[in-house]
Amino acid sequence: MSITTRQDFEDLTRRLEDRGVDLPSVEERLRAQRLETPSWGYGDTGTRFAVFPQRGVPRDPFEKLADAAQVHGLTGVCPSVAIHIPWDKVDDFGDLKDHAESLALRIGAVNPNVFQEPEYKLGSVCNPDPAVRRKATDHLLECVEIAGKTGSDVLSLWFADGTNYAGQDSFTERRHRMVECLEEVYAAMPGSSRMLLEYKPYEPAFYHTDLADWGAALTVGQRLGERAQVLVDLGHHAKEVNIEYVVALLLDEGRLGGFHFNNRKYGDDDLIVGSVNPFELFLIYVELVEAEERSKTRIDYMIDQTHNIEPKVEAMLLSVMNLQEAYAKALLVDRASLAEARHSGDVLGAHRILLEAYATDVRPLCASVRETLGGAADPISAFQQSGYAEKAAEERGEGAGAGWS
Ligand code: RM4
Ligand code: MN
Ligand code: MN
Repeated sequence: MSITTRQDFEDLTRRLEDRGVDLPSVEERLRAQRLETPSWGYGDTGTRFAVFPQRGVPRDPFEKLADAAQVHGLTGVCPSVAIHIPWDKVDDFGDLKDHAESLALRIGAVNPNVFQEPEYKLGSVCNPDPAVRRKATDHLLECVEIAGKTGSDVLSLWFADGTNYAGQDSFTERRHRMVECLEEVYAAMPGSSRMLLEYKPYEPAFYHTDLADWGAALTVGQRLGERAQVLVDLGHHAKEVNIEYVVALLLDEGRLGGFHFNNRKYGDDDLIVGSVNPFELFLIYVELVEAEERSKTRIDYMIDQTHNIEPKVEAMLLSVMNLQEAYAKALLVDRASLAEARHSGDVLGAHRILLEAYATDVRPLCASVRETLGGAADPISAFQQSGYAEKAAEERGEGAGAGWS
């Protein structure tokens, strides 16, 4: 199945030019888009009920990078890979960095893991026991060092901390404990590095979470300093939360540090980006495009996705393509007419300007951008035809889990 032809591209170009779109600048911005893929998205993961193993998944962090290099090679926009420690622990992080570079990749965000050890039953940096907080803080400091060794300048923090029952612990004391631990970590980070704070309303804690929403993450970040910023994971909101509004607000505060893109229908489902609600993804990009034009704040666009039943590299490719399309559509919004409609109170006019951009079939444009970056017009077909998956299955056999089981 070919998703687009040269003729489709020429037709689209003509239509966009008729609409007054500055195509070269749209193409330039699409070429500059960067998306980070997660090492844990390439290994076997599952739900709390089961992990269904797939043949050929990576056996170690080096092989995860090899798979990530496929995604970058076919799309041209995914040169960095987030790592999760200890899932991606290796004897020599210099070797991992060199291996990444040999594949035209680099190590992106370093994600500590303070949620899987028995000591963390009552929390990590919020735990009532100072010895456990010490252990958690030491692990975060170890990750700062790993970032140094791998050339990463992002420490991306997600805490499973929270309580299951009312009265279990004091909200305020837990918050103070977190701030105290994070102050130590923040002070240990080089001035060029950023700390991202990821919030989540529930799970694994079911009564309260210590960083439950953007406000909790933002205010803790404000206590720490300006390099502590908020990370928005699209699966980490209560239902009906207007995520594009949260994005606009954090952008305006200069505190939107990064994204974990995925999609969900119910909870933190970690499904393929854009698979459930592509319109929401487009609206988020509408805010991002506007902010890009206003300021140059750095935002790390990362995918946080795990695959239970779908082929992993192909799922990652589809997410990347959906992100390219969402960005492309947002770049097509007629900003001047939108501003005019907004100022004159033309409610439906403004809304229809967004719909017009959203309804544009940008697939030929994205395909052509990928080709100019050395990637493939149709990355999924190209990957399927390359024989990479079959070769990996032969060499790697059953592979290994990404930390879930
Ligand atoms: C969490 C959160 C984190 C991710 C872990 C595995 O729900 O999204 O970003 O590192 O899952
Ligand atoms: Mn996440
Ligand atoms: Mn999550």
